[in-house]
Amino acid sequence: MIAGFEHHNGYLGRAAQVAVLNDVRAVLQHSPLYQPTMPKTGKPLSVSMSNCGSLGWLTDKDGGYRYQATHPATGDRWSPIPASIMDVWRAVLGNAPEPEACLINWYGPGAKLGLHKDADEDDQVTPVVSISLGDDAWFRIGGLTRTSATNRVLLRSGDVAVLGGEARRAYHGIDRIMRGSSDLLAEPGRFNLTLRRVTPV
Ligand code: MD3
Ligand code: FE
Repeated sequence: MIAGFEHHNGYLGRAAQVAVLNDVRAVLQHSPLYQPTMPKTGKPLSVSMSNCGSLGWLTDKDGGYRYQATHPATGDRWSPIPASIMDVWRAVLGNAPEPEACLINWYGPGAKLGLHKDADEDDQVTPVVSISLGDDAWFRIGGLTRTSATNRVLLRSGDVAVLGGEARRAYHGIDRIMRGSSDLLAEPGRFNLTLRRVTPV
C-alpha cells in the first residue's frame, strides 16, 4: 500500500452518518446533482455530482476539469460545507488549512470511476479526506504512475479515508458498488464526499 493512505473503518456511527446524510440532502436541495461530462468528447460520467464549499470541482464538454464557485446548471454559489462534515475534517487533520471544496459523488447502480489522479488543485500537499455513505464500494489505489501496482480496499458506510503524503498524488478509482450492502439509504447507491484544499495557503 502506498504511504500516506489511512483508512478509518467505521469512523462515523449510525447516528453521525444520518446527520451527515441529512445535511447532504439539504445541500442537494439548493445544488442538485448534475451529470458531468468528459472534456472535449462530452461523454457522460456514470457518477453524478454536486458540491458544497467556496469552490466546487466540475467537468463538462466545453470547460473541462475545473474548480468554480457556482453550480453549472443553476448558476448559484455552492452552499457552505455543513458543520457535520467540517467536524470530520478537523477531527482527522487537526490544524490543516480549511477545505474549500466538498465534492458530492453519487453512484447509482452500475456507476464507477476510472483510474485517475486528483491534479486540478494548486495545493497538492494538504491531504484529501473522503467520507463514504450507503452501499459498499471497491476502491482501487495504485502509485504515482498509471502502471504502478494497485491495492483494493472496501469502503463501507461511515468509513473515512485520508489521502496524504504520496497517496495524495496516487492513481485511484472506484471499481464497483455492491448493491444492497448497506441499509442507510432508501435507494441502492452510494454517496462519497471528498474534501479538498484547492488554494495553497
Ligand atoms: C486518492 N472519489 O472524487 S474517494 C474523486 O469514492 C474520487 O468517490 C472516489 O476519487 C469516490 O476524485 C474516491 C477517496 C479518494 C479521494 C481522493 C483521492 C482517494 C484519493 C486523492 C488522491 C488519492
Ligand atoms: Fe479522485
